[in-house]
Amino acid sequence: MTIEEVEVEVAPGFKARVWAYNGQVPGPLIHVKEGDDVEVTVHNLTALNHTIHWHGVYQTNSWRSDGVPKVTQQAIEPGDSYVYKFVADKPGSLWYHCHVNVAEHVGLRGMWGPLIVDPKEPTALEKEVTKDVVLMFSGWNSDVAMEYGKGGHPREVADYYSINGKSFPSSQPLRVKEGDVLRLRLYGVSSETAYHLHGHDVLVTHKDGLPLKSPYWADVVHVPEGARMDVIVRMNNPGRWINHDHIEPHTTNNGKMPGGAVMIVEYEGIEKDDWYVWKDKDASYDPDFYMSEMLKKPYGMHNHAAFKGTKIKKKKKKKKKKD
Ligand SMILES: [Cu+2]
Repeated sequence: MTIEEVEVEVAPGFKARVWAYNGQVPGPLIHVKEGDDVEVTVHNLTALNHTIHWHGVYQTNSWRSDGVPKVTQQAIEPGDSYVYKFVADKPGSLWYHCHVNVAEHVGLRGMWGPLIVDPKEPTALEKEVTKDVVLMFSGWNSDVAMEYGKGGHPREVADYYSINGKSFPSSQPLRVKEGDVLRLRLYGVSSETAYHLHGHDVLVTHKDGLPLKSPYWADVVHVPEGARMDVIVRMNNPGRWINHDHIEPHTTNNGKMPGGAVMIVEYEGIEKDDWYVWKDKDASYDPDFYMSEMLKKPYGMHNHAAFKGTKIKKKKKKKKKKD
């Protein structure tokens, strides 16, 4: 895996400079099975120090792979590499992120991605799932987005919010058919979320990868920062339904509605009215924006071209600060 300096377009007219795992935000999906040996060699191609913390992994007998600078390792310096080696000892919706200057690197610069560990013994509910869906919620600050080394301060106010790195309308529809059983993996990456899907209740089954003894029904699910909530939804109500963060400012782009952490579930067979906001989305439709297709592929690390950033054109030399 590399770490690269690239620019990503989060919303129409809003770009951010990021340090991106394999040049993309979210970082590549790492999908393994409980008990697998995992080895990731990380090459830092940026001008600052970074690490990877594997959030949720117990790191039994491998604490040096926990990715915390000056605690478990020295941060990976520009041009250097580090090998992380561990057993996938905890199943569920895990993730990974940088642990250097986290408020900026994770909070504002896209240094995060999903680590999904399939359990050896799935629950009865998990076996029913027909479509596995990853939704990673994050915030952005347009005031500092184009300048590395800025932002990440206490009480900083974000002004853009996104799902899988894109704010509405740059996010994508989630296309389903009646009878589908969805598993939504809700990740509170750098923004808490009050997840709400219209027209359906959801069954909360897992918290932070751990199966709940008593799954419970809800129509708003709070996902704190860093946490993961897995919910099961039975697609039994054909139509077109908005999914949004119910923390209202999170549905804006720099204070303007509509925007933010919003997407639309489209049932197969529902006609697209002329006035439908996404009636022309077919041309740019990405069936893997929520990682459902790559989760069906063999275990391993999966990049996605649509998440890739673009090279930064450097005009003048910027002052560099090491953490
Ligand atoms: Cu970093």
